[in-house]
Amino acid sequence: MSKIIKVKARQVFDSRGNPTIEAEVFTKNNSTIAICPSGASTGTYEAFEKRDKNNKRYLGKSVLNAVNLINTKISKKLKGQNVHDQERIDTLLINLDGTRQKTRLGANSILAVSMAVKKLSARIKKLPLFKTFLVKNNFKLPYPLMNIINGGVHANNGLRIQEFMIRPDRAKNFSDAMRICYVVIKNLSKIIKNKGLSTSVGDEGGFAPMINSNNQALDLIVSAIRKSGFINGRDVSICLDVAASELYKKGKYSIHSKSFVSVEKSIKEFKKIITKYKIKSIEDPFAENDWISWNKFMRNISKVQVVGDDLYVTNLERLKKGFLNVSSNAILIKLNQIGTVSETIEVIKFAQIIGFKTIISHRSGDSEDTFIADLAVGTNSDQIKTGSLARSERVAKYNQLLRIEERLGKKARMNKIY
Ligand code: 2PG
Ligand code: MG
Repeated sequence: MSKIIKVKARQVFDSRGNPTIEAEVFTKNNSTIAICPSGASTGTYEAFEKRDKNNKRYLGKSVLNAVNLINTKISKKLKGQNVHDQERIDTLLINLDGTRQKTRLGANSILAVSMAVKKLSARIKKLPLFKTFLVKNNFKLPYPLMNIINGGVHANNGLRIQEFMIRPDRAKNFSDAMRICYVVIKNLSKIIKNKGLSTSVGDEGGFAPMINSNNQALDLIVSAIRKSGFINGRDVSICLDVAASELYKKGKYSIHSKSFVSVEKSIKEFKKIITKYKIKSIEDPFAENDWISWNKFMRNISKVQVVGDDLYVTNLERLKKGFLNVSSNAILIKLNQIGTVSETIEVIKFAQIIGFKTIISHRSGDSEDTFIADLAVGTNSDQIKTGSLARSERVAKYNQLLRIEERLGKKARMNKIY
């Protein structure tokens, strides 16, 4: 047993330059930090992110009250607890908050502490973090869902779809996966430059050229894949995050153009681009409450990974509903959507039991913390979505996965795509 002696938090900054929480947990001889990420296209059902709305000095974005709650209430509650008893600690935090969406303490305070406890426990046991989750051996590396063009609320270019990603489906191992993505990205950069467009990047490190049609973005990606010597839909496949809750109004969607059209028309358009561009994965094709359309979509398509993000918000109850409703066949996992490590693991476990693919994800506002890289391997999650090969907070996760792969040596395996 190693007793927690105190928890200390501070306000630091995330990759968008917004304030966020860093928590530090202490035992007698050790301490570890963890940083909470923050989303932009957040789902309504996500756990609550506590910010000082009335503090004008930080334009209402500071987290000083949340930091104070960690330094007082949370620290007091966890003092004397066994750092290795993650579930008990997470339950204490959940109960101390006592609300459904963690509105009292804020999921950002709770999660920063929960992750720091997990990391500290691993450090004291002298185990790499990835060995302390669900899997004990036969670890598998996730396929990267690498974001290469940013749109939606992550860029200001007018692209309707939020994330255009590539997945190196035939990569032999993780470093090979990275090499393939690297080559495609560098070729995409050249293609964009040759068109006289900007190669500046968006919040998740993908290019954010001033184009405004989805098809134009998709054409650029297809050219980059081809120029790299790969076959689209075989070696490398295109994957999307539509983030459709942002493109929804009164039963209609403006996904494929600026005008709002019916669900039937949207599905038709989706089917067109799936065939034309050999798209293999689509996240949030419909809004977070539109269960009927999700099911319609599932009945209309085949061999496409349909991923629920805002739909499930890493929440077990919503995942169960989606399973019964046949809403999707995969789930995006974000720790701060639910707020504790234990609840996140519970959702991953359930998703795997029902045969859903699990995809561990960053947030658009992220940090140098690489917790999710270890989480992906430690739960044998199929894929990881953590931005492009640009912006250190994104690259840090990929680098951590390269270290893990090296550490596993010959035993390292890739997960299966199908
Ligand atoms: C998403 C995420 C991460 P955000 O929608 O999947 O890419 O974006 O963190 O802004 O919710
Ligand atoms: Mg999403």
